[in-house]
Order: sequence, then structure tokens, then C-alpha cells
Amino acid sequence: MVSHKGVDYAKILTRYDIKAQNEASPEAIAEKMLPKDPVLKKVAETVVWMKFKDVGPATTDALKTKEPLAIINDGLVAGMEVVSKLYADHIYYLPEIMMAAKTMEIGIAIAEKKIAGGRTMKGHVVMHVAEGDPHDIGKNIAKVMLTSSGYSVFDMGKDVAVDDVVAAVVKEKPMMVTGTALMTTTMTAFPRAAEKLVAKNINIPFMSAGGAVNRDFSESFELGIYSEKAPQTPPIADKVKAGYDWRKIRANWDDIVGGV
Ligand code: B12
Repeated sequence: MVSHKGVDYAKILTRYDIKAQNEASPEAIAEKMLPKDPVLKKVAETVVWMKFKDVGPATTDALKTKEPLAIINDGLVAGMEVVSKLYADHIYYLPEIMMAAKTMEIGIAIAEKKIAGGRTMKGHVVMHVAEGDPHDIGKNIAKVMLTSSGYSVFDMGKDVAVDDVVAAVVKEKPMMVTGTALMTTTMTAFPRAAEKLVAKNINIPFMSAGGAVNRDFSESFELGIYSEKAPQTPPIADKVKAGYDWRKIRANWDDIVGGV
């Protein structure tokens, strides 16, 4: 009879499928991506696990030791980045995305209130999401960044028709207009809107942003400038305020956003 004595089964039987499954579990993916700071991690986790009852207390607690913008960028948005990864990996689907986004928005609304206000406004910006595009989370974050840096914002929301954008720019007379597109089918609205502005002799920078666009596209039409991440918006706006036109922003883009 064959003896099994002394056999180390761990060296023979390795269930690679289970190992791979464990490494690709939502918990393991989140653990790799979540912030290391325990306070911010707690905030981010409420977004990842869609705990909309916990996000308020976690954000309020974090506000005792952290700056509101750090909580937004490094906590709430960091959590949403994990959610985007889980979606890309087909672990999360649209309902989870919606609930996570809602959770993040509750946290942002609480943190936003603690951003020092009451300053004189540096300038006015019109913001919108491209016609046909419902993705407004990034735009809302960029709006928080701009308002907290002292800019007033006319927020046109999502799925905004090109002609409405042009009409708002004519009426609001902003120093800059921003457009967000996360869908490749909607980004072509930006050159169309910019062309209509040029035809009206309006010469303000048109910042195009969002996952569907890149710097090459954003600089392919007159007025167009690029912003890759929401936190890059205030430094660019500061240069517009300082008198840089869209050509000068393009030429100095790397220096302006450097490190952000
Ligand atoms: C959340 C989400 C949704 C939500 C949107 C909720 C909302 N209120 O925004 C819902 C569920 C509604 C949705 C719907 C759809 N979605 Co969707 N969605 C996403 C998802 C998972 C995350 C986007 C997100 O909010 N990320 C978090 C934010 C913080 O990131 P962000 O937007 O990229 O913003 C960052 C930068 O881009 C930048 N930024 C963004 N905007 C701005 C603005 C300014 C001014 C500045 C400076 C910077 C800036 O700063 C931010 C970071 O700092 C993406 C996948 C992904 N990985 O991006 C798909 C994605 C965008 N969706 C996609 C699609 C196809 C759809 C649907 C068509 C799906 C369907 N078949 O029904 C529908 C739209 C239907 C319609 N026409 O109405 C595709 C788009 C593909 C493409 N390239 O065209 C994506 C890429 C998923 C995929 N991989 O296929 N979606």
C-alpha cells in the first residue's frame, strides 16, 4: 500500500483559480488602490462599498483633522477611482456605479461647506457636459475645485446643447468655458461650440476635459485647451485671469499644470 505519510499536499495541490480569484476580489483590488492614510481610507471605503449612511459621519469625522479639499480628492474621489476600476473589471455594474457616485456626492456636499468662502471672486467660468453625455461627476468635482479657489461658476449641468452653451457664454461673459465629455460620441460638440464662439468674435479659452478627450484633441480646434484632472483647473484659471490667452496656455501647459 502506498503511504501518504510525510506528503505535503500544499506543495502538490495549488488551486491557481482560487488564488487568482482571491487576488481579483473587490476587497483585494480596493486594498491596493485605497489611500494609506487611515482617516482618508475610511472615507474612501464608504464610496467603494456604497455606504451612503456612513459617508456623512466619516466625512464629518475626517474634517476634524483634514482639509476639505484633501477629503474630496484623496478620500471621496479616490474611492470613486476604485469603483471605476471595479466597473472596468466587470465586478461592478451600473447600479453600483450610481450608488457609489451618490455616496461620493453626499460626502462632497458636506466637505464643500467647510471650504473657506466669502472671498471676492477672481473670475467667472461657464461649465457644462457635452450634448448627449450624462457623465457629470468629473465636472462637479472640477466645479468644487474652481469655486473653492475663488471663481464663480455658471453650471449648465449635463447633456447641454451646443447652441445653449454659446448663448450662455454670450450672456454670462465668462473668462473661460469648460466642457466635459466621457463618451467619444459626444466630444465633437466642443469644436462645434468653439467654432460658433469664434464666429461671434468671442476669444476665451475653451477647456475640454473628461475621459474621452486628450490634449491633442483639445488643442485641435481654435480656443481649445486641455485639462486632464479636475485639480489642474484652478492653476489654469489663474493664468487665464492673469491674461494668458488660449495660445499662451497651450504653449506653457506643462509648466502651468506641472506636478498637479
Ligand atoms: C459613472 C459612469 C456612468 C454613470 C454616470 C453618472 C454621472 N452622474 O456622471 C451612468 C450610470 C449614468 C453612466 C451611463 C452610461 N455610460 Co458611463 N461610465 C461611468 C464610469 C464607470 C465612471 C465615470 C466617472 O464618473 N468616473 C469618476 C470621475 C471622477 O472621473 P472622470 O469623469 O474621468 O473625471 C476625471 C477626469 O476626466 C477629469 N474631468 C472630468 N470632467 C472634468 C471637467 C473639467 C472642467 C476638468 C478640468 C476635469 C474633468 O477630472 C476627473 C479627475 O480629476 C465610466 C468608466 C470610466 N472608467 O471612466 C463609464 C463610461 C464613461 N460610460 C460609458 C458608457 C458607454 C455609458 C453608457 C452609454 C452605457 C449604456 N450602454 O447605457 C451610459 C450613457 C447613456 C446616455 N447617453 O445617457 C463608457 C464611455 C465609452 C466611450 N469612450 O465612449 C465608459 C468609459 C465605460 C466603458 N469603459 O465603456 N455611466
